[in-house]
Amino acid sequence: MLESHLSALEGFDREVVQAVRMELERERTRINLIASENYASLAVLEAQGSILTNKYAEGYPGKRYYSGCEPVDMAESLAIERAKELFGCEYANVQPHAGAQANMAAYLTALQPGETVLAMDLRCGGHLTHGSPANFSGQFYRAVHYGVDRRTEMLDYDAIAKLAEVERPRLIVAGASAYPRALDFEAFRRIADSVEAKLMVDMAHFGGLVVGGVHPDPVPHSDFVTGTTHKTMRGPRGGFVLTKDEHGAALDAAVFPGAQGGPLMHVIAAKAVCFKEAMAPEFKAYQETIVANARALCDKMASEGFRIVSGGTETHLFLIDLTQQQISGRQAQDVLESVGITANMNEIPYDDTPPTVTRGIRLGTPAVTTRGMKPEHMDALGGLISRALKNMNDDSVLDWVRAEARDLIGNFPLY
Ligand code: DSN
Repeated sequence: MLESHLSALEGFDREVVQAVRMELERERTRINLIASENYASLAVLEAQGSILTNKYAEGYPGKRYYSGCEPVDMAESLAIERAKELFGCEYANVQPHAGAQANMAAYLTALQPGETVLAMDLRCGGHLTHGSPANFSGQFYRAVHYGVDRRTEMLDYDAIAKLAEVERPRLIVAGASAYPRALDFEAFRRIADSVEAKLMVDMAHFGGLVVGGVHPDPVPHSDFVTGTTHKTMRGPRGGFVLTKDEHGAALDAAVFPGAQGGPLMHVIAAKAVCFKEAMAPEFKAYQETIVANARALCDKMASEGFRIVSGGTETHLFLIDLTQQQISGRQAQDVLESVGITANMNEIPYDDTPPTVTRGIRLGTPAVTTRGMKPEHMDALGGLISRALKNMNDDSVLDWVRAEARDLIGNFPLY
């Protein structure tokens, strides 16, 4: 909650109050281009900070293991019904604590341990939970990966089909956390059908774009769709899974007791608020502006001489390859942070550097769009990023960029 709502905490734990105050100041004064972050509304924050945090409610509405669950049943039923209406799906589970748990639940429903999952390579834009050896998904299942075409840096659906034919996966995963292009779910469905696999789409990043009609809709083509509520959806930290009625009971059992214990009822109530916000007409306009902003910022960076991975973007994010500039992603992240612009280093396709160094940065526009930025502001923003990256050792230029960045974001108040 904001500083004005911290009176009880203020009297008890000033150190934690200080951390909250510092974060509020940081969020207000810095330009956030982390593609997976956003600013939740006060309504979402109030629901998430509510006394629903006190209730244990293992099970599902009407089928709990503890008594006294009528109020939280109401909140969870609202979240489920709104998710179904919003995404046009038959069945929704809103209990996963985050996207990773949503993916775990879908795997538990669709796969037996040791079976094969075919998903996007982390180094080409996939996610840890898409079969990385460092993650449960790569340890409990046999994970094989498709990448992007080395020349176009885009998915090659014929190559994925051939790989599926050889590997015969039981589950194919579509979706990414650092891929700037729209996904072709009809093609993924055809590939899955050709090898009798199930199809899971991880729309953690682009779920909001789907609601806004600016990204293809995975629901009609998928057996499972996993998502998060805190990225483009602009709600509380959390995950959800959508599926067909035929998989509903198995999915519920996979979430609880399969992967989780008591659900976070305060977060589930905030998910209900998030889904209600996403039904408003303004949400569609917001998603359209996110994508328009990403295109405008991407075009500006290209015009400044930066190489854009795959040559552009169709989503809320894009990747810059910094090889020509002879700086690493980490150096770029650090210099941008020093001037008040927050972004993350990111591997580019077939990156040969460690993930703590990288050759690229990922820039996303959901958060700045929430603050009210429009495509006409992207020229100034891109100019500041470019000046900082091209003058990393010139303190006077960096001082100037820092002051300009603070002025720019000052025009878009937060909270
Ligand atoms: N950490 C998220 C991202 O930044 O894409 C994915 O889980």
